Amino acid sequence: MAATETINEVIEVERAGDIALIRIDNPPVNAAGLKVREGLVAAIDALEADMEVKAIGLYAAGRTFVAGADIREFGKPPVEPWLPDVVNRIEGCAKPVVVALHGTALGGGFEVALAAHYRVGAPGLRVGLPEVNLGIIPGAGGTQRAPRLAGMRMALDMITSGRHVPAQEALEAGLIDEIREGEPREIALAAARDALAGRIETRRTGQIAAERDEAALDEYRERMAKQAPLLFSPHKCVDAVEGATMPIAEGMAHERALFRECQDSPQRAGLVHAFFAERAVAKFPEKDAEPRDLQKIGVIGGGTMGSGIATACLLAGYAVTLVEVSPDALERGLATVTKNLDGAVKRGKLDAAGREATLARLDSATQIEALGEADLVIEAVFEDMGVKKEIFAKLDATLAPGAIMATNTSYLDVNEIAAATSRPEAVLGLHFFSPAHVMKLVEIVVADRTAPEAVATGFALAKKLKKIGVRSGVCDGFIGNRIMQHYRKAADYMLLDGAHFEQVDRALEDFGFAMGPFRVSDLAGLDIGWTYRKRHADTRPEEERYVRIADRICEEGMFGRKTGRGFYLYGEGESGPNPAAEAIVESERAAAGVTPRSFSDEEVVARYMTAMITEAARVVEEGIAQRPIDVDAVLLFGYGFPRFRGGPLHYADQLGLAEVIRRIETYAQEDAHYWQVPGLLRRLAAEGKSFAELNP
Ligand code: T1G
Repeated sequence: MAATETINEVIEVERAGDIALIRIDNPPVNAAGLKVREGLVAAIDALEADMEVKAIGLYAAGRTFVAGADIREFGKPPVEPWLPDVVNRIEGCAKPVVVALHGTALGGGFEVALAAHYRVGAPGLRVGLPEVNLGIIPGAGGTQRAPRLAGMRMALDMITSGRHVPAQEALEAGLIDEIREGEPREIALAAARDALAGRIETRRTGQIAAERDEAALDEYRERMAKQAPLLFSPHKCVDAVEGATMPIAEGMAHERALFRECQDSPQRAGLVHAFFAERAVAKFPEKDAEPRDLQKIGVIGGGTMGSGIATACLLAGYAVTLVEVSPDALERGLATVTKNLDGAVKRGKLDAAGREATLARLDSATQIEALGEADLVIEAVFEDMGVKKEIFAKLDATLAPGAIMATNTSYLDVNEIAAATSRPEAVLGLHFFSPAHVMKLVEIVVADRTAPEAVATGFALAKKLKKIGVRSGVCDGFIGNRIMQHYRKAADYMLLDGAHFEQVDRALEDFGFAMGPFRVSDLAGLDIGWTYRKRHADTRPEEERYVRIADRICEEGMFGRKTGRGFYLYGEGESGPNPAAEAIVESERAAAGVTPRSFSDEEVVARYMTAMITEAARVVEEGIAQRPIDVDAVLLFGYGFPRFRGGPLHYADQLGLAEVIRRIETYAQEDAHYWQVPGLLRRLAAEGKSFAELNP
């Protein structure tokens, strides 16, 4: 008769004759926190001592096997038993231990599995050692046991990429022993019976000898040097795997030492912060409201933005109607969508049949009235308040009650747009980033009267599009562009004062940004910033130092990449600085009476980051962003901020807020208008607090 015994809150043991089953039940993802570790050791100890038990099956409840160590415990003093000891206890068990894996067996979860004596995967299983994404290496034997089972090359591939390996591939590589249909409990029970009956062969991974693969080690060292020169842990992954030829105990000691180095690295803290940022943004005040069920989406505007949004919606399975004013413009918009889909086919994201099926869901019109059945409409025409108001008034007259109206404006006042309708509660901003079918971020802009259901629908849409939605209040530029406008000026000031734009770009790229600010401007089109600055010329404070360099480059018809010339030259072969832009810089310095001085790379980064932190703090202070972590998410997922640095406000915490204030006050001696300490920053510093404490 089966009897169940509770070991602790998360571990249960069930006896079925001479088989015992250990069940892990620690929702949502069965992370191997302290209770799981304690419970596993206690269960193995008890079952090993129990004369009636001949074989042990291990499995997990819920949607997945163990998804890793508990990331929330990182950075806190580790409490015994540590996972490496737990894993060794399982491998050392005198009785056969088989494990049934379902969902994802990741990190510490897969390390537990590697230590069991036989591994059965349910169909759909994915295994992986994704620690590198968190700035660490597998720390519970993964770097030692994976190569023993699958060879160094496969282990290096998995561990340096962190990728999830599908069941079939894991089987072929020897990482699991078998794939079986069934529920995890049934699989564990049947496999334990098989082990007992000698129908399957169990073995201890730690006793297998790994062969040194010199070629693979060299290749991955080289690859990591090229792919991840700024990162710490990918290189340690290779060093760790190299130790797998040693006896398991020595190999694990080698792994442990490298793991500790990674744990102490600020990159680990930054990457873990980014992991939580990606998830924290989904906790917004309106999250309990019922999102509207979306079937049909209208997109107004067939330019780069509108076509990209339409592509993203089509790829997520929606029926999309694209609206443009003229047949010609519509034709161009549809051609862009088709080109985007062809790109998806080329990247292997879509097959030919999928492309046809996707295009079949695309409809088009030259009249807004064609959108009568749309559940949601996203307006993405050029930035003109008059035009937008006209469109929203028409939408108001066209759409069914309950339909949602979104604007993709980057800067304009969503309250004013909403006021052009009789139902402001149905209006919000959905600010996508270009190219919209690729970029991860969507700012969900909540206006004064936006209904919770509309907000929830915006988030649900972002999720369906596999994007990261971040809630923003209304202000000029919302979270991201507002902060960008500010730190972009810091780069312009340095340029005017003597730094070369190429140096500024390189210094920031060396810091980890995907692209320096001047290269970004060239890519986006210098005319975009120019238009913005012209629109704001009247409201610019008189005390503000104004840098005319980019305007003058535009006046020469040089708009960046799209015209072949901007700050840099584009064309055949290498692109270098544009001598015409350099000449403009010099003449503007002369006109402003500036004696150019030199900047160290450190100073470039310090000024740029301090400016970013300053405006980010204001955005939090004013409630435009709910929490510092939302700002971090915006910069990480929309502005190429280096993931390993966690975001500007996480970085501010790492610098120390007193240091940030010291810098602002130093710079303020030359430009007191631009460099001002935000009240929130001063308050936090005075109370000895950090931005992290504002992230509940
Ligand atoms: N620890 C703590 N919480 C975790 C967690 C973990 N390992 N994984 C997920 N969560 C939380 C997550 O924050 C969210 O919480 C909820 O679970 C659902 O997650 C010694 C040191 C498993 C593929 O890196 O990749 O093992 O927001 O929204 O989309 O070598 O979670 O609801 O409050 O992501 O279905 C290695 C990380 C750890 C795996 C599921 N493991 N997790 O995706 O749900 S390091 C990982 C994932 C380690 C050892 C080392 C995904 C998932 P909340 P979710 P999902």
